[in-house]
Amino acid sequence: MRIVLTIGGSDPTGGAGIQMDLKVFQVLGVYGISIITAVTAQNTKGVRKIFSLSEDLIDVQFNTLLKDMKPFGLKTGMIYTKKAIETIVRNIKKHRIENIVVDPVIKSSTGKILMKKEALISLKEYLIPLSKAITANILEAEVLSGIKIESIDNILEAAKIIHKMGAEFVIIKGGHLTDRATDYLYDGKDLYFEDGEKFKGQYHGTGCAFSSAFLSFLCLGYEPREALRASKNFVKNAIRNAQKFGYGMYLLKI
Ligand code: PXL
Repeated sequence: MRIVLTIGGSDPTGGAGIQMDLKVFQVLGVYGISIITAVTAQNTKGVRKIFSLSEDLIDVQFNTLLKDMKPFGLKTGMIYTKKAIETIVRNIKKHRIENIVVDPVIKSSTGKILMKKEALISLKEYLIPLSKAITANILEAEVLSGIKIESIDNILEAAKIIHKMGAEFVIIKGGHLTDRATDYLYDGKDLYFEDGEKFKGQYHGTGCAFSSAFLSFLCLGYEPREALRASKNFVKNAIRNAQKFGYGMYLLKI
């Protein structure tokens, strides 16, 4: 069984972050391990507080875990500070980890900023160049590229800019652009699209579930376009079976 690593924040609702990622890995047949960058206090209505872990604490998690277990691939999710990004980048290089999927988590579905401005610069400069794929929603693609996205032409423009930063494959999830959930994949040459149904309602953790599924499928040997299709299908089913466990957003059923 292939080992995959998730690096991100804890979400106590289990609907996003590390907890969601591990559930996805479990059902898709890869073995999940995790490194925590931040602890959040939140419920289905919103994020109350963020506690970022120190550089040392992230570093010792890496060195202890990776001395023992070697992941076939990894994904990054919420990384709040510049120091945390730099520590992660240093360790990815040191431990020579490949098959990296970057989910550039900037804002929670409930509206809280999950990445400091200074961290964004390091993400662009140091982490994205190491990635096999980046999975950005419209807002994230806009912030990363500096382009306002209002059309498919803008998606291609933004994808080209992000590709130039060093991501081999750029996925832009178009769900927030139209009334369809169409996702785009740019490989440096062509822009492919994968259409999907958009569901009414507010669902927490769809981005985390998607990027974890995409990493899992890549590590299971799928080509990026197949992995995109399979991940979309996976998230669609999880949304179909979502439940309102709390008073706020719906949580996906994995
Ligand atoms: O969905 C993005 C996300 C990622 N990671 C953590 C989160 C959230 C959203 O709330 O809490 C820890």
